[in-house]
This record gives sequence, C-alpha cells and structure tokens, in this order.
Amino acid sequence: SPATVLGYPRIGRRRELKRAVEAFWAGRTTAAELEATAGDLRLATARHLAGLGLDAGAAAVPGSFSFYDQVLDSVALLGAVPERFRDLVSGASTGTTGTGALSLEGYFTLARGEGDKPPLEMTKWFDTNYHYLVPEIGPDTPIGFVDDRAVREFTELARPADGGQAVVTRPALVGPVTFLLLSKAADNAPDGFRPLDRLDDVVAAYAELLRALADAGAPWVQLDEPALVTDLLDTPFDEVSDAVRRAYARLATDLSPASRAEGAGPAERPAILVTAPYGDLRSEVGDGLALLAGTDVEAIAIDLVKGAVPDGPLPGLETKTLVAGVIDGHNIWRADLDARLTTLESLSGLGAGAVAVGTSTSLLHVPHDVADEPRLDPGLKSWLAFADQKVAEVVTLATGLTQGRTAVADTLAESAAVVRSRSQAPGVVVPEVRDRTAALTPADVERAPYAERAAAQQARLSLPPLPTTTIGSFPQTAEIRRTRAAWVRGELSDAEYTAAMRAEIASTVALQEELGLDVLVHGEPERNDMVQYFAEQLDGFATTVHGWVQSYGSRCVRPPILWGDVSRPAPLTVDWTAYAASLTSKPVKGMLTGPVTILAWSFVRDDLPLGDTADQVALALRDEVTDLEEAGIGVVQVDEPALRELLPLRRSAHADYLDWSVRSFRLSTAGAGTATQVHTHLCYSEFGQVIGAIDGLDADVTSVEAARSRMEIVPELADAGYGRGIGPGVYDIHSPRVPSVEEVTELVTLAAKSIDPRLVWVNPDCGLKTRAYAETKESLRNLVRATEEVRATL
Ligand code: THG
Ligand code: ZN
Repeated sequence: SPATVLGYPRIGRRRELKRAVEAFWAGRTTAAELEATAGDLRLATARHLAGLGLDAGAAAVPGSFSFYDQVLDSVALLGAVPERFRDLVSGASTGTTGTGALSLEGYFTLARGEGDKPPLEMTKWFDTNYHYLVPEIGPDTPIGFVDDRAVREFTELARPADGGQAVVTRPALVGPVTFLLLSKAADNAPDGFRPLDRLDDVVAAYAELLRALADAGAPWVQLDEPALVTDLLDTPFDEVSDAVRRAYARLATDLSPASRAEGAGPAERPAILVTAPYGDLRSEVGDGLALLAGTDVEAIAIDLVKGAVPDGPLPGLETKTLVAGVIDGHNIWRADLDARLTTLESLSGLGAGAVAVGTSTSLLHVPHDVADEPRLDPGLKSWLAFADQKVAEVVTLATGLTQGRTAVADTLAESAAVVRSRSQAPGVVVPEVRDRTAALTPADVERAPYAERAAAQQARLSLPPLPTTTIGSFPQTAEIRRTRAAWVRGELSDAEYTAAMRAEIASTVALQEELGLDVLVHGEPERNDMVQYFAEQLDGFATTVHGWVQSYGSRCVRPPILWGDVSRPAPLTVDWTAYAASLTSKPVKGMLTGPVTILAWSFVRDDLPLGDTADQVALALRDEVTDLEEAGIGVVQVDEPALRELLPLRRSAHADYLDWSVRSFRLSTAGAGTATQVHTHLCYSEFGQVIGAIDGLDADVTSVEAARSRMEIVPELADAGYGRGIGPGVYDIHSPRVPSVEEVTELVTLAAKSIDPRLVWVNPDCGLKTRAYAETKESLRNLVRATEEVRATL
C-alpha cells in the first residue's frame, strides 16, 4: 500500500526560502538567483522525502512548493490578474508558455502591492493560521493556461540537471472549484456576478495544464478541493456539487488518463488525486464523498482526523484509490499507530479499489523536524511528530497495512509506549488545575450590569467623549529586536535587558502624552509574539527554537506546544504595565491575549476537549487581571483576534464553539471589579458570522478592524443590539500610508451616526508593531486632531 503526504513545508528547515525571497525584495539578489535557490531547495526537499521512504518513482512526493502562496500560484497559472496590475503582464518573461504570464517580480507585486495599488486581500485558509491571497475574478478577467511553472518544476526533479537521484513528484495545485469559491468578485463586476460563473474557463485552462503535465511524463496530479468540507463559503451544496461534476467531467472523463491510454495513444492527462482536507466531506448539507466517488478521478484523499470514518460501500469507489488521511497534518502529536492501523483496516468495507495512507492535510502547518529542537525536554520531545516524523509514520502504516502488523511490530510498540508515557507524565494532569475548573459556576462568568459598570468606570477614569487609544503594541524597532536577540543569546544580562525595555516603555509613554491620547499603553516592546510571550511563562506550554510555520508569504510564527494542564506560576505582565502607569497620570491599559487566541495560535493537546483547555488558560488570565487591578490598573484589554479563525467549518458545530469560546473569554475577564474597564480587540475577519458572539463577550469596549470597510461593522453591531463601547479602527495599519485629518474626521463622524456617539472610541485598526515610528507619530497626531474636531461638533 503506498504512502504519501498531501504537502510539505516549503519555507525550508532554516527558513532558507524566507531569506532568499526577502533578499530579492530588498534588491540584493536577482530573479535568476532566487529561482536557483528555490530550485536547489525543491531538489533537496524531494530527495529528502524520498530518503524518508516516499516512493521516488511513483509520485508519492508532492510537488507543493510555492514562492508565496498556493492560491496566488493558481492566479499566476491562469494569468487571472486584476485590472490594476495588468501592466505587469507580458509574454516576454523567460520560461513562460504564453502571453499573459507574470514575471516573478509581478507575482510578488500582486501579493505586496505597489505605490497606490493595493495588494490582493489576505484571509485565513480554512480553520488555520495560514493566510492566502484572495483572487479577484470578473467577467472579463483573463483566464488561460499562461504559466507552465508546475510543468517545469516537475521536469526539473524528474530529470535533474545534476544527473543525481531523480524524483517523480505529484504536482499539487488548488483545484478549480476551490479556487473560484475562494475568489471574490472583481470590484467592477456587475451585480449578481459570481466567480464560479467562470468555471468553464478555469477548467479549460486546467485541462491544458494537465495535458502539458502528461506530455512531461507526470503520472499523477493532485487537485486540492477543501471547499468541499465547509459550508461557510456562501454557496449551496447543490451548486458546489454541480460545479464539481462539471469540472471533473471535463478534466477526468473527457481526457484519457495515463492508465487507460496504454496501447490507445498517448495519455492526455495524469491520474488525478482530489483531496478534501480540513474536515468531513459528509455533513447535513450533503455527501461530498459520494459526489467525488461519482466522478472519474483515480483517487480521493479524505481527512480522517477531522472527519469521521465513512460507512459504505460507495458506488464508484471500487475503481479508485482512497488516500486515508489518518496522520494529522495540522498538529504535532505522535500518532497511536496501532489505533490508526485499525482505522485503516476498517476502511475495507467501503469497497475502494485500493487504500493508500496519507496525512489529513498538507504538512504546511507543522515545523520540519523534531530533531532540530535540542532544547525541548526529552520526554516531551518523544511525544512529538513534526513533518519528517509524520512522513515516517505514514510509511510505517503503509507497511503495516500491506505486510501485516508483525512487519512493523517494533514501531507499533514504541508508539504505544509513547501514548502511555504521555498520559502518565507529571504535568499532563494537575489535580489543582482540574479541581479549579470543575468548581466553576455560572456566576464566575457574570459581571455587574453594564450600566452600573459604565457609571463606575466613568467616575474613576473621567474620559472625554470619543476617547482615543491605541490597540496595544508600538513599533518593534530593529533596535528592540536586536536587544532581545542579544538577551536570548546570553550577551545581555536580565538587568540590562529590563533596563532597555523600560527605557523603551518610558519613551512610548512620553510620546502618547505628547500626542494627547486618552488611554495609554506600555507599547509591548518586551513581547516577541502576542501568544508566544504568554506561552513562555505559563506552565503547561513549551516553545521551540526552529519550529517555524509559514503564516503568510515570507512571514512565519513559532506556535507554542500546549502539552499539559495550564497554570500561571507568576504574574505575566504586571511589572511592565505598572512601570508604565508610574510614569503618567493618565490611565494605562493592561494588555493580555485571550484564551481562544492563545489556543488558536498554539499546537493544542488532543487529550482534553478544547473548551476545557480554554478554561484553564482563562483562569490563568483571570488571575493576571486581578494582579493588574491590585497594581492600580483600571483598564484591561483582552485581545481575541482569532475568535473567527476557530469557527468550525460546519454550521452545525457553531453553537457549541461559540458557547465555549465566549464562556472562556468571560471567565478570563469577569473577575474584574465593576470600576475596571474591560476592553477587547478583534481583527483579521469578516465579523458577520460572529456578530452575536461579540455582544456575548460582554466587554465594556470592543475595538475592531473597520477602516477598509468604512465602519460597516458599526451599524451591523448596533442592529445586533450591541450597546457598549465600540472602537472601530479609523485607519489601516497594514500600510505605511498616513491618514489625513479629514479622512479620520469623516470616519469618526460616520461611526457616531450609526450608534450612540457616547459609545464611540477612536483608535487605529490594529497594533502598531509592524509600523515605523515616523508614520506612527504622524498618523496618531492626525487621529487626535480629527477627534478634537468631531468633539467640538457634539
Ligand atoms: N502571532 C501569531 N499568529 C498570528 C499573528 C501573530 N497570526 C495572524 C497574524 N498575526 C499573522 N501575522 C504575522 C505578522 C508578522 C509576522 C508573523 C505573522 C512576522 N514574523 C516574523 C518573521 O517571519 O520574520 C518572525 C517573528 C519573530 O521573530 O518572532 O513578522 O501576531 N502567533
Ligand atoms: Zn488586530
């Protein structure tokens, strides 16, 4: 039985691709040099995967490289370039098959924008912390097969120029239906136009790509269709299934595959593997598995980590290979291989032609290799599987499935021992933590009525109308990052580091006073990342040295590992915040990251319901809120930017998720006294699906990303009955552009028209961490000036 993985990290084990791409952006290297570095990385990766046991001759190694994003790759493949970037397109760039192709530079320009041309919008990929670029498709968007990069990458590895080991890969691409379902209508598209209206054009282009791959000798191609596992894409199942049937009739039925073509002329396409990662193909809305089984593709990959084991038999499956995604591509625990083998054996009832072993999703979401983590506790380390360990797991399972359990007896025994040792290890279950969560009552998530709180807070804080504030972080200058790096390397003492951060806090506080902001922050210079900073200090978490995971483009994060019961050995933020407060008579806001976001951006344990883990984190934060209050802090913000991200892909699961996520937020904040003002901040989302939950958080003030949508969220919240403080972001912090006073005045006025103006706060869209000081000062100065103008009209 063959073994495969649906994708592999592409950033490089020492982030080689990140460095190469950023050097190219900075003008330090040429496109040809970047191409060469990337080519070396692809070759080394393919051979590495073959060395780990994926069959180098049988397309078991996925061709899942991308310079920036796999959705952007499909935009480039199709030449589907939005009008504002059309001047970047030419036919002259090297290596492309036709006119309409983007150069490498043009490709990056779509991702990053240029001058007054905004980049493609970025949004979260299914329920992960990975962001893709949203294609813009209109009735006139050019769509064709204009870029043969996928073919060149296949050939490069199948017939390597160095004469060394060849690897026959399986080019992996976003499937045509998912591509269009993730696209948005171009701005100038007529009302009622939907990107899916262009399905036939996209499929025709993919058909040409498939022919080209067949000509190059590719035996397999992988088309990812995760759109089939969600009902959040605003398209009814009937329309999705129609699109799938049409697309795969053209691709799979109309073109003859390598296998069928024997003796009947050359193949017109590779064999097709359609994948459906991140969830269950079957749901109340329809049966996506039966749908795929009814097409003429040769293989279907299903997610058996998030999805249930299907029952069968299923008509159509007898001629197909089922790639059983039993190894989790989205988390880092070693699998119980014996149990996974049992799952694999239970699939025989489905009547598939063959069963192969795979990962549930691409391994894009996990770091490369546990062996790269010398500083992890050896016990914890033995419980972990990063990408390379997962490859070994699928190989073992495939051997076990074909040759029987005895052939892999030692590995199975070791895996069973790991599962046992993990369940019994100290710290995994901490009775005091369990006792505390078990004793929680509904009263623990209730505060006094809002009217009472608002009066007590105003009496304490005496804020002007339209209070101004920032979201929390100030620019993380190169100097700050150098100082932290030196401290981490041991070149700076704790005392020296603390002094440097205090100096930074003092200058940030002075700046805010000079600007005339009303509620100040300490600026968070001491935080590397808003989740990692907390994980480093809480019991139950571990952090990595090289465990980078791509977040978007060249940007990476190191998700902490939440392995045990969570508690707070000592205060987390109090010293820094209290120091800032000692420097000013204005209120200083304490800044915490909320329980849902801490879970969303960590690798979470799989041996406790998420809601229970959230309660543990919430209680640690609740104690921090109490300590901040005792230090005299009267305003505390608990950020939940990832509230939307963890929303389940199926609507039927929303109520349960919103119940525990909202409860855990309230648990973290409801210990605050009546006169303590609780803020929260939300971003990175279309809020529509969580509007009710925002109200349920019961924060006194909620700041939200709103500048790009021109305050749209304010009337939506008002309509949903939200009646507490609201700080719609008045300028977009994602670009260095400084908003004018008029612009901000207009947005504040707009907000104050759609909700009681006494509830409105004025703040930027998000934290200022990624900005430089020059534009930050000017922008905040304009923000304060605009607020003063609007105040004068009230
Ligand atoms: N932290 C975590 N996840 C996140 C965000 C975050 N997910 C959503 C969003 N914010 C993603 N945004 C970013 C923005 C910048 C960076 C990463 C994710 C970034 N990373 C540095 C890099 O790749 O060079 C490395 C950071 C470091 O040195 O620690 O700049 O805020 N967890
Ligand atoms: Zn934000």
